[in-house]
This record gives sequence, structure tokens and C-alpha cells, in this order.
Amino acid sequence: MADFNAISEMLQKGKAQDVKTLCQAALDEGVPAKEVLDKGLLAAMDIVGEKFKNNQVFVPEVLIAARAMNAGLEILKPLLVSEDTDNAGTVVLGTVKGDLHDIGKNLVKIMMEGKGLKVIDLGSDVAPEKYVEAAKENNADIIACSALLTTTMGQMEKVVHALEEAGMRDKVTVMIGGAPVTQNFCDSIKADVYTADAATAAESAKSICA
Ligand code: B1M
Repeated sequence: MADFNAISEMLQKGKAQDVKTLCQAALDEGVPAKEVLDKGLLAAMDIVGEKFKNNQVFVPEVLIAARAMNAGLEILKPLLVSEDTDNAGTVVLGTVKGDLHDIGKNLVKIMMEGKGLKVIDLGSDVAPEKYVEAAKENNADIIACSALLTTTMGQMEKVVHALEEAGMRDKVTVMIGGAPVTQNFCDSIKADVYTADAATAAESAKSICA
């Protein structure tokens, strides 16, 4: 039986090596990677988020928990990525300017690559013009923006404007997501597609490119 409690406990303590070992053990037992992700890593990160909100843990603890989460993701990645490796389209991906949260963005990358999409990952704290430059250079089909802060989600509108100014608005689809982002927000800034989770983002991106 996969020990999701142990994964959660080790992730909350930021024990990256233990998280890796436990994720690998769960996979070795035949637990699907998606289940280890949902019941182990994501459930644990929700607890960290709740504790953070309630001032029970602070930035340093959250940071090491995030590192442990990324370590676990590395183990799951090969299994979350499917066999389909044809280049089905190109996506420029990043977390918006002023925002350093990159775990959700990394998950979006894994899922999109799993669908055979080529992902140009610009990292976090990405200025609107940088998305547009990368889209131009790589002849991208999609710009995908992630934001985790209510104070940074407004940057997504600037990405839409920067694309308009570059005369590329009709060529590139703007996808947005992240915890504070909603369909209403997407409509209000005239972005094209909002999705609530990484797997749905990857499915939408694949069908847009098709
Ligand atoms: Co931050 N933080 N943080 N933090 N942090 C949140 C987001 C917060 C909700 C915590 C809280 O108060 N409960 C809060 C935001 C409040 C708000 O704006 N409403 C917050 C805050 C306030 C801050 C700071 C301002 C704290 C401070 O310094 N006082 C600061 C800001 C720094 C900055 O960015 N400039 C800060 C810093 C940090 C750390 C650096 C310590 C660390 C980030 C480390 C890293 O990412 N490398 C961190 C973390 C880890 C969190 C929490 C705990 C976890 C976020 C996470 O990775 N979740 C978070 C609380 C929470 O979310 N419960 C919190 C797991 C991840 C898989 O989920 O990214 O939502 P998420 O991705 C989801 C979906 O949103 C979606 O797919 C994923 C699921 O499949 N998705 C997309 C994401 N991007 C998408 C794009 C798409 C489609 C779907 O299409 C393109």
C-alpha cells in the first residue's frame, strides 16, 4: 500500500530525498503516477498552503517544501509524459512578471510535453515582452501564462496588449491559469482560454494546435 501520509509528512518537512524515495516506492508497487501526484504531492502542498495562510509555517518552510515537491515531480515526470513525442505544436510558457511560483507552471509543462507539444519554458518572473519575443522567435502557436498571486494576475492583460502591439494577436492563442485566475477574469482581459488545472491545459493546448 502506497504511504501517502509519509509522502505528505516528508514533503511538509522539506525532505526532498525522502519524498523521492517514497514516490519511487509507490510507483514500484504499481500505483499510477497520477495517483501519487494527486494523493501524495498535491494533497501535501494543499496542507502547506493552508498552514502558510494561517501563519503556522513561513516562507523558508514553504520554499523547502516546494523543493521537495519538485524533487517528487522529477520522479513522476517520465510516467506522466506519454509515449506521444511528435511535435504537435509549440507553446511558450512562463509565470508572469513579479511572480516566483513555478510549481504549477512546471506541472503544466510536464503535461503539455506529455501531449507531444514543444514547450519553451521561460521560467518565472517573465515580462510581457519576453513572452512575445519568444513566441516570435519560435513561431509559437500558444503563449501560456501562470500566476499565483492576485497582485500579479493583471500582468496577463499586459501580455495580451503586448501581442496586439506586435501585430501577432490573431496568430497566437493566449492561455491563462493559476489559483486566483477564473473564466470571468479570462473574459475580462480578452485572453483566449482559461483552464483550472495542468492536465486540462495540456488537453486544450493540444486541440488548439490540432
Ligand atoms: Co506563495 N502564496 N507567496 N510561495 N504560495 C500562495 C500562492 C498563497 C495562496 C498562500 C496563502 O496565503 N494561502 C498566497 C497568495 C495570496 C494571493 O495572492 N491571493 C501566497 C503569497 C502571499 C506569497 C508571498 C507574497 C509571501 C510573502 O513573501 N509574504 C510570496 C510571493 C513571492 C513572489 O512570487 N513574488 C510567496 C512565496 C512563495 C514561495 C517562494 C515560498 C513558494 C513558491 C516556490 C515555488 O513555486 N518554487 C510559495 C508557495 C509554494 C505557495 C503555496 C503554498 C503553494 C503553491 C503551489 O505550488 N501549489 C501557495 C498556497 C496554495 O496554493 N495553496 C502560495 C501547488 C501547484 C501545483 O498548484 O500553482 O495552483 P498551482 O497550479 C495548479 C493550478 O493553479 C493550475 O494547475 C495546477 C494544478 O494542476 N495552473 C494552471 C497553474 N498554472 C496554470 C497555467 C495554466 C493552466 C493551469 O494555463 C497556462
